[in-house]
Amino acid sequence: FLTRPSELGVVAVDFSGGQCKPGVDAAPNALISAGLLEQLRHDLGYDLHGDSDVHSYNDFIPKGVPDPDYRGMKNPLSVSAVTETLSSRVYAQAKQGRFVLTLGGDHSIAIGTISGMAKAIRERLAGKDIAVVWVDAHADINTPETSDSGNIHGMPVAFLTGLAKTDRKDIFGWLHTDHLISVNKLVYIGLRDVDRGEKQILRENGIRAFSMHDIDRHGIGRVMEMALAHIGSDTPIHLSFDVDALDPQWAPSTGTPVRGGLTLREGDYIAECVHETGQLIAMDLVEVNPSLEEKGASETIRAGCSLVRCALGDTLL
Ligand code: HAR
Ligand code: MN
Ligand code: MN
Ligand code: MN
Repeated sequence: FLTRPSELGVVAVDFSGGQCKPGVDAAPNALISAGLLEQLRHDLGYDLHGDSDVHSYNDFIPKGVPDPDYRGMKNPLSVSAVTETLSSRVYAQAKQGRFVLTLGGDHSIAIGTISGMAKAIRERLAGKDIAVVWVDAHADINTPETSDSGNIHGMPVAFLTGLAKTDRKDIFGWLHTDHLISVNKLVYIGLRDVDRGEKQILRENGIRAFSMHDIDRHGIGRVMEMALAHIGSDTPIHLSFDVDALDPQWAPSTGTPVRGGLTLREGDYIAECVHETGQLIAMDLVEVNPSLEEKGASETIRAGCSLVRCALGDTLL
């Protein structure tokens, strides 16, 4: 599905407006300073394009206008404007046949990355849908109405599947059908903190989800077989990896840590398996917040770098 498999479009999104804790906007710089891009270039042989340092996505937040809550959503104009710009940048990289690696930022940015990939692949491959593997402690599928927090990083999947919509052009009204994904091509892995309303949405839409319970029961090997079988071998895959899928033991520096998560090896294994399919076209790494848990920051950054390397084809032998 990639016409230039060794070419990487890097998108660094220093944005934190999808939730309330400052610091997650510093993650792209922290990951790059830790040597991530150099490792991809030098050890894995990628040809890098896009943002070699961090472009300020905060420049796209509308200035001098208030950004009041809308249907309970916090910072709706800002998140919409940033993700709209991001969507077109990801689209531009993907149109050139490159793998797109996005370093977040909070998980609201997936509204931009996945919509941009969905549109580019539809245009490049005669209307083909993409699949999404969403690795997370959370389902991030609240609608504005089911969300208790109003934080948009808990809602991206609802907007991307069309389950949530607004009639405001400036609040995600820029999302068109060619930006959207099907609930049938979405697979969750690692869930353990899902809101009541989200459970109902998952059930009503028959969305395939592997919780930590499923991983305990079957093991990560069998879960990956089932997850990838659900997607099928003819569909390009976008991997959206929230670092809080990992247990806080390995990734403490994140805004909403939840105990009982994946080991670092299980996380890496997920990334390795998705890489091995040859279907992977894009990855997001989100929710690394180096300003939380001072001592855990470097460990969390190291875990993030490892997940990205695995998804891009690093092997143990
Ligand atoms: N479900 C909660 C909400 O909607 C918590 C969302 C979570 N945080 C994340 N996203 N890090 O995965 O507010
Ligand atoms: Mn090139
Ligand atoms: Mn998330
Ligand atoms: Mn999460």
